[in-house]
Amino acid sequence: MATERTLSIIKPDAVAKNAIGDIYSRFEKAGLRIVAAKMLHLSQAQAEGFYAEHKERGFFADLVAFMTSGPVMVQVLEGEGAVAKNRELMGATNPKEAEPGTIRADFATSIDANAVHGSDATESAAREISYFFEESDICPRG
Ligand code: RTP
Ligand code: MG
Repeated sequence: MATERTLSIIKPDAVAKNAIGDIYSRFEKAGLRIVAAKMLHLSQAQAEGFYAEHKERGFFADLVAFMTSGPVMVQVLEGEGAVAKNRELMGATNPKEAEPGTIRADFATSIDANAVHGSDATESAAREISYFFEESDICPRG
């Protein structure tokens, strides 16, 4: 499988729970390398732009309100099959459906406060990475 990059966000609920280190440890134990990272408090415009694909959905306003409610930790993960591997570590969007031992099963409290974001395909990963990072911000370690 090819080396890929994916965009991960530790959402405001998990940052507030002081769970950044625990979640980073799960990425690293699964063989994903953190090759760029920054903490941000997203503006309304940044959150709306990031989730633009969902702007017609009924949950969009709640999603943007939640994502701007506190700081987030944004990182680029690199590794073999990074997109799918990160989604596997995250678990299902709704924590009630997330497999035991996944990040969302362990840290999410609702479908809104669901702890993490991860790109869902290599194409969206490229777009999402460039939304937050310049290529020169990324330190490949492959
Ligand atoms: P994410 O983009 O945050 O990684 O989550 P995802 O791919 O698992 O889910 P997605 O369909 O992209 O939805 C983005 C976020 O919107 C919220 N959502 N709420 N109330 C609902 O039916 C609903 N559906 C989605 C979730 O917080 C989800 O993470
Ligand atoms: Mg998504």
